[in-house]
Amino acid sequence: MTEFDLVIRNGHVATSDSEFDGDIGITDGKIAAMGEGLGEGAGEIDAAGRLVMPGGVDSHCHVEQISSNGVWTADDWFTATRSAACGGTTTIIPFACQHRGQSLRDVVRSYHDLAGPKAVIDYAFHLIVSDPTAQVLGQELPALIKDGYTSFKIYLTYDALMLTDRQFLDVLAVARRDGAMVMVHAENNDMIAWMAERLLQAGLRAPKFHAVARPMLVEREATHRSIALAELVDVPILIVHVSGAEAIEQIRWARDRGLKVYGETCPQYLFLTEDDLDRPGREGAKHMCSPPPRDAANQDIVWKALQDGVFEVVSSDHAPYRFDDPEGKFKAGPDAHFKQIANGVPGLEVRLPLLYSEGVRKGRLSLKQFIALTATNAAKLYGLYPRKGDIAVGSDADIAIWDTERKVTISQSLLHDNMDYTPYEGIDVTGWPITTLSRGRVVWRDGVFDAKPGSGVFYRCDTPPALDAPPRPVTAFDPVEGRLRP
Ligand code: DUC
Ligand code: ZN
Ligand code: ZN
Repeated sequence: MTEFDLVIRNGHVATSDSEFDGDIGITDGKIAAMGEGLGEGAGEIDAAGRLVMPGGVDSHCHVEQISSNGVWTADDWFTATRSAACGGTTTIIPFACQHRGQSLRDVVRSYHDLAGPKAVIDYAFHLIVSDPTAQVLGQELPALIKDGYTSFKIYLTYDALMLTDRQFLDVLAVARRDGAMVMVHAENNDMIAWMAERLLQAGLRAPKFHAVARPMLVEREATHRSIALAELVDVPILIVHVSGAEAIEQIRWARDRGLKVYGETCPQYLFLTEDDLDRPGREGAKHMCSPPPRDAANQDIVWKALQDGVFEVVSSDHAPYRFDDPEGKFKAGPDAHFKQIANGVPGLEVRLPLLYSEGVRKGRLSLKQFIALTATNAAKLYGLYPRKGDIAVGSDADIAIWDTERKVTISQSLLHDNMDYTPYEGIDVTGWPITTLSRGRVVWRDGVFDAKPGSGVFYRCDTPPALDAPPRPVTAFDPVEGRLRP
């Protein structure tokens, strides 16, 4: 008679708050016991000499989503989740994206129809709110929050998606009243449009001008404005894909004021620079994303902010558009200018190895920081903890087993997404997840992926704990309650 369904034996186990040498017992997809010398499992994995960590939670990625320019991401729910699993990630939180005129409820339904039959690891959804009508604010959002969609992203740029400041305030008010986390794409739309118009008039069309049209102060301004709007409403926010010093300064400043302002950064701001957008021919397009990668000095500042705790999460912002494909980056034509090229880079599978190698192995981050930034904090921020994001008794057995000495030169040929390039091609890393378990199922082992489409399941998110913070009102009148404060 065996005691567990599966035992991971003799690994070096790292959880969110401790490390030990020993075993993990798994039953019914959950962690049933942890310690030394556990009883037998019906299955056993020998993890001697391996590092056993929580599977990653990638809380910012775009899957089977159509961009505002009408381009579909290259990955569907099967290839995206396969790629995530092969890179040690066991939960993703992509977006159900509302385009103007759409009911959010219908949008959510249609994303479930895409995800359900294909996902191979577990997932939740953020909502993208681009059309906050009275119906959306008054009925759909409150009902969806109750149903487990407790975070939404809003854009301050892109004509087709962006909200005015007033609409943003309306969304923040719903978030405070009903309990949701608002994620902000913080770039000033008019500054970008004004610069882009002049660049194009001057005949400057190449990918590198994408970065010229969106200098750091564009992000700084919108970050500061977002913080001020959230302060007025008295609700937490999270600034996504922070690219460098000036936005970091704003987040630091807000935190020093005691505001609940969280930050996310991504591998593109740690490993790419604006020079990558200036590669020969059209190659620069492979590195285009928004905000754009900055310079080496900004990269150092992003690393420093990771060490200092300014950032809560490192997400991939996987936004995959193929390079050599008429439906990809150049859907607008081979001569498309920088405003017409689809915007985004892939990164689901390499997020963890890149950060482990350059962060933990090079002594910039502790293992504890790595686990927090790549798994635990995201699960906590978005209401999935302790089901996801940690190795603990009672948590889902979402686990990545790493060969920390494995040397890999990143190449698209090794990856499992549906892309035809990776912007990280040729980067050498040490350390790679060799086995991934999703709720106790081995989905990736020794170079073999094995999971059935549809075996991943949807998770409803709880109210983000940050919403429980004590009030910090800045006006005598409470704009959410609609009355003077006592
Ligand atoms: N914002 C994202 O979050 N992802 C891709 C492109 C963008 O502008
Ligand atoms: Zn964005
Ligand atoms: Zn994104």
